[in-house]
Amino acid sequence: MNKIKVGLVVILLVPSLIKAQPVRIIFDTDMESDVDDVAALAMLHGLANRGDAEILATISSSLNPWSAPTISVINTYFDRPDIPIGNVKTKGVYRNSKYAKILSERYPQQIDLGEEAPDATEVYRKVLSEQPDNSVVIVTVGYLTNLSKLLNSVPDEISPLNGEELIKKKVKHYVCMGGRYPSEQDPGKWGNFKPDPEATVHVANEWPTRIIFTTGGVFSNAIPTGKILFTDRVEAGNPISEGYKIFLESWNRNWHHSADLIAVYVAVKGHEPYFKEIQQGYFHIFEDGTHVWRTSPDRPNHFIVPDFAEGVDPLKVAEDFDALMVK
Ligand SMILES: [Ca+2]
Repeated sequence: MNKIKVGLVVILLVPSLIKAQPVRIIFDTDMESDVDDVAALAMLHGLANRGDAEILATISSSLNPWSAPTISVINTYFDRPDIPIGNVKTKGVYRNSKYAKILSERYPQQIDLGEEAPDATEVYRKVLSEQPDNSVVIVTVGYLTNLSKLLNSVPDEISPLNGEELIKKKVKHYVCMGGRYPSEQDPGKWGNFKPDPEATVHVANEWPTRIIFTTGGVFSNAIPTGKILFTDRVEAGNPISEGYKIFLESWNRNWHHSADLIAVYVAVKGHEPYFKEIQQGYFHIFEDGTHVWRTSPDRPNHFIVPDFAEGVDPLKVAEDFDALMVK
């Protein structure tokens, strides 16, 4: 082969040989009140198993003492017991959980109780400071308390940068599961924004990178996930399956909405091919946590994922999500 031909072969082969680097993810959850957090973290492990994600840290935004241990149960089940876990300290939201105490006590985990876990702000600062610049994707599927505290954090022995500088330097973008769309007529009261509205307003207004908001409601209800957890595809002693069975028992059904799963998917894979993204506008958050997407003024760092891309079958998305949450 002459040099030109060799060059051509190399050019043609190289793209197929380059595997995209796994996306570096920090996952921040209110692992207590709803159960989709359980499947969302399982799905994140599924994406890590496929080489699409690297899980840098898993963090609880809840003062419920069994939230962080339940995170640890899931990390341990997926053979990643050493992923750093942080927990919100002092001022934070506490909500009850149907499943967290049971899973924490029944399955192997490394935390015991949430108060034993390190401070979330310290975990964020340490993990971010160790990463390459502009490389980390943060995804919150719970309250924004930890990110508000991170923004307010001051230089310390971990990093000479304050919180805002550290985020600017290390975070590529932030995916936030919260709120509903459209909400212009009836400002959305639901979701992760209401329990700590002060933190939500602070983060939405001051966050220095791109924020991609993903939404719940009709959109996430259209993706019925978890059915696989009720079948014999699941081995005995699967905590994800048990969490779903405990939570859904009183609902008398074998599926749940996919709000937090959509956020994880978008964080790792982007909105394509399944979802639509709107770039024009901004998410206006009121003091009480209600919110509307306004088309003007345009805030260049606010994006929203409100619906499916054209022609997408939500049941196909559900199948894909389900396959990711089992080993
Ligand atoms: Ca959640």
